[in-house]
Amino acid sequence: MAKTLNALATKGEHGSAMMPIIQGVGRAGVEISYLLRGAVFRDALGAAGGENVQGEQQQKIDLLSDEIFLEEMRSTGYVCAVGSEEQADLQVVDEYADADWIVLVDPLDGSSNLDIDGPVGTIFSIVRRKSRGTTPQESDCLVAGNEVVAAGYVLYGPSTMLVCSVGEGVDGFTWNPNSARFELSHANMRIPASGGYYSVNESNADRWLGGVGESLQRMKTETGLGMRYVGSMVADMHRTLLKGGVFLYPADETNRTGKLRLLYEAIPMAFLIAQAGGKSMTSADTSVLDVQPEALHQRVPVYLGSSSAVDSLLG
Ligand code: AHM
Ligand code: MG
Repeated sequence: MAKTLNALATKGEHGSAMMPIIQGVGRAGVEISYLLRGAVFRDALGAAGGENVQGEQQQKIDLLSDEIFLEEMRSTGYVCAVGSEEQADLQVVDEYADADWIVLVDPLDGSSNLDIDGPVGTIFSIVRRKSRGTTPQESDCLVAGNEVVAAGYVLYGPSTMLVCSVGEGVDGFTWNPNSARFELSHANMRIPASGGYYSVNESNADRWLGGVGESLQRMKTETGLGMRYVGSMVADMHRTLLKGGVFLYPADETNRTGKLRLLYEAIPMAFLIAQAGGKSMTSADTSVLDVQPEALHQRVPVYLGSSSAVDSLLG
């Protein structure tokens, strides 16, 4: 009998408390995967006409995915609020405003890839709210990565996968349409210590700040790594986790503090990479997991991957 998401219930300090929420993430993932498959027929692709809080064009499907995710979190009964890349403010779940858990989410990361039927993903993390009993505030979810309780992503590729950690290793589950379950397909994922690929938008190299261009050249010579870049963080991180190497998005002249969001993208991926035995840095001497968040939509540079490749890059 295949193991399902329930296998996480016996893991980590809070595995069983996380189960209803992770099951909710799984339901949202399945709904979003169906939405993606039918999107072209439902006129759900293309711009929604608005911008998110970061001034980026929102696609209709970003907003639909955001709604689906929020509703699934509401239905768990254990989530007091959801912070989303698509929403300027924290979304309070009024019926359960005294619940313990806050979920942070990028509901549909890499959605610019949908024009070419490329892979996209949902990225999430779960934190315990800082205050108790009152209506949760933004300050409740400004929790550093080393206090995250669970994190993961759903990858919408040729198959739909949910990769997750509750603080005791990383496990990958693949949606089996025949059994209508996520089944454990990649138990105890470990990032290879060496080999793999480097993954970066190298067209920005001339604009990178802090000498990253020279560091990358040195790392390429030292490690001999080849390059792969989808431009969809979940796909790029999934490859990095399975094959090794390093994914980076440095600060540049346009994105002076980096492009990727600390709470919705950097921390969840850093948590997974650390749990898989890799390294998750925001600079040569600071782990992403040690950055104290100051705002919901804060951005940071990221260098995530095999220790050897990250050390070679930042050393
Ligand atoms: P999004 O949240 O607006 O989709 O942006 C995040 C995406 C990531 O998936 C990806 O790693 C990055 O943007 C790619 O950026 P670029 O196109 O600048 O290389
Ligand atoms: Mg994103």
